[in-house]
Amino acid sequence: MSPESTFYVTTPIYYVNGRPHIGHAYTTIAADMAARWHRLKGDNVFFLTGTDEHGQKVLEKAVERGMSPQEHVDDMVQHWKASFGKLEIQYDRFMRTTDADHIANVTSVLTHLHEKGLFYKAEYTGWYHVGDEIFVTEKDIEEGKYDRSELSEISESNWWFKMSAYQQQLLDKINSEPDFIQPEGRRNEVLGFLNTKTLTDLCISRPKSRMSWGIELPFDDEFVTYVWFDALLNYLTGTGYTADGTGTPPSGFDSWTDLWPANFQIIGKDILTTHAIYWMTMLMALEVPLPKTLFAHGWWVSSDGQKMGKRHGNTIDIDLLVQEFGVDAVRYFFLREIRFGNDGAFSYDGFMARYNADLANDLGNLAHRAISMTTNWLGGVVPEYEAAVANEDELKVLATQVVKTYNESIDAMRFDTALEALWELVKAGNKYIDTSEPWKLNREGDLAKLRTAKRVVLEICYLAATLLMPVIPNKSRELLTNLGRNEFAAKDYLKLLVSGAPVGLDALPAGIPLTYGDPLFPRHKELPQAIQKLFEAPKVEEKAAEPEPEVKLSKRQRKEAERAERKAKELAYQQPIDVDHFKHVQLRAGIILSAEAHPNADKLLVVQVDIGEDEPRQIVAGIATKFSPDEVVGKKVVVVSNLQPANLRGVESQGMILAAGATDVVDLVSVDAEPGEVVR
Ligand code: ME8
Repeated sequence: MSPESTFYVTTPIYYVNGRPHIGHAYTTIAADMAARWHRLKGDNVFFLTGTDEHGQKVLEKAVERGMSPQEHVDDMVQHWKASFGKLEIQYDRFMRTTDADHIANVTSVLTHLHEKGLFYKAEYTGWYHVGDEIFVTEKDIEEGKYDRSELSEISESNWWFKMSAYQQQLLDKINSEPDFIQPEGRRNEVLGFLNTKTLTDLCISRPKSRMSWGIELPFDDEFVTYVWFDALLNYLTGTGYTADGTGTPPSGFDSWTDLWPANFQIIGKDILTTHAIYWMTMLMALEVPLPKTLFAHGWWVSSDGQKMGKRHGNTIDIDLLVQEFGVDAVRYFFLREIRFGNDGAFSYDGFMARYNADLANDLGNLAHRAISMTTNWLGGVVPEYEAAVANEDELKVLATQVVKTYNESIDAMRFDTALEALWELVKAGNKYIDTSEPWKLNREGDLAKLRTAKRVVLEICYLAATLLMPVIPNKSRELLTNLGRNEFAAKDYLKLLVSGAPVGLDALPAGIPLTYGDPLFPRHKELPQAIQKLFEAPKVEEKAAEPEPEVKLSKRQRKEAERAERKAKELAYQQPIDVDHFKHVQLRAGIILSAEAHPNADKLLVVQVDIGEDEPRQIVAGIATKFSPDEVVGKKVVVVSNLQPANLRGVESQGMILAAGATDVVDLVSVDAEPGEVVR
């Protein structure tokens, strides 16, 4: 297989200490777009994404959920795969760092580098940040990168990788290859770092006595591998690489060298250092070529400029977004709204504006007008070109230019530029309908001109549907079907388009029947305020300090009190009641519209629930040990709706949400019914 025809693209592998949010969706949609585009062009594509399942963060989440780490990651990965399914992500491999071949690869690399003398054991005393899983220097603290209150002081023996030996080699590589790290701002950032700081060695182990959830070091069984050293190697595991040469390449490839070096490794700018420095020096140590391009994109931020993410709990639920607007609109918005590389603010208004202007008005209208007029006036088949009407030749020149820009921009990961160019043609198509005045031609019976006028816009629709296959796969298929074409025909057309030949706007066979279907993107009506709020990231506020407990209990006393409370609750559940008691309890179906942490209690969430009334109910629920606020938004629940309002630690609660679990919450009770429906 010729290496020129392969296209290998990767995303980061994501931590399974939470569910996917729009940030993760963004990177993965961009990689999927690139992968689909190259598949359509006939390249042999391999698209790798997946989950990062080892390390302290994941272990802590498992403990919090009362599960073993393996049970926790097996459970979480289902949510990730389901979300990627909803986003139409067509990956070739979903890598899990708990997969056997990955573990074998990491083990082989560790053995190899150890034998090469690139690891040594040394004592370290200093600061450690659990959230980021890294050691922090005094300098990092002075520079304000970390707050001392977030750090733990540790002293321990560990294994180190001689990363410092590769500083000059890495500098030379980045200096000599301008496209190696993109975009330019990120390249300059890495160069600035390497030019002004001395690279230290990298700690690659964690003592099992402190953290045992990881891959054991093959040469010292008291340690597991540092989660980043393990995770970064996934990009090689996916190719079938192992340091001892025993790995198996994915099907369709003869050797790992068919795939490596990767064409594009896409990451967010938050993990630039780990990739541009740790990963590249690891590859240098292995004497494996570096990827062709590392592309670090920007962040989706909230209206107050904070990075959306798990740390601030200010994310938007991706499933909800897809449910309200459809996957195609979500994919289009992400790829069109901001330049790949820049930051962008996510807002409901921004999303609605983009949807209605670009999708409903421009593209939706063009398709609707093209097909409906041809159906009404020309028998619903693709007409022949006949007499010239207006600026058809200009449109062909524009289409040729647009295809060129589109192709080049996607190859360079400039998705916004590609779509902006295509929309120039879509808008020109709408304008052409206005200037060619087909309604007048129809009235006057000038069929020769009418046929040309309709053919031109149908061709623009065909070209748009073809180029949009990797962006809006479902709607593009729908439009192709309405135009009497299928994806195989469109794929051939796409190959012709990107070959650089002038675009003649004459690809549809005359005479094929059209289908006058539903509008592609119906104008989106304003959503109710309560739902709109779900698309606005909550502002990040400083968490109020936990109040001191009123009575200080010893650890033993507290344990005993908890045991007694559990016992009392269990007994209460065993007492029979007569049916009239139960009839007094009003239960209603509801949906959680928003949720936030309780300002004064870490076990409580304050949620707004729609139970079919004019205003949502505010309910304080003791479910925070099991769910984070963003995990419950959108959940269907059952609410006890006739409870007296109560004040719980300073916040009014107007009801109760039913949950399973006598003391610790196991799950919420859910019914598939409209908000307000009586549950009995
Ligand atoms: O860092 N805007 O995993 P992670 C845009 N496991 N993209 C965002 C984003 C935002 N607000 N928030 C997250 C890890 N992302 C490691 C990676 S790789 C060997 C190991 C995206 O779950 C972006 O791609 O924290 C970012 O780099 C990634 O999610 C971080 O995901």
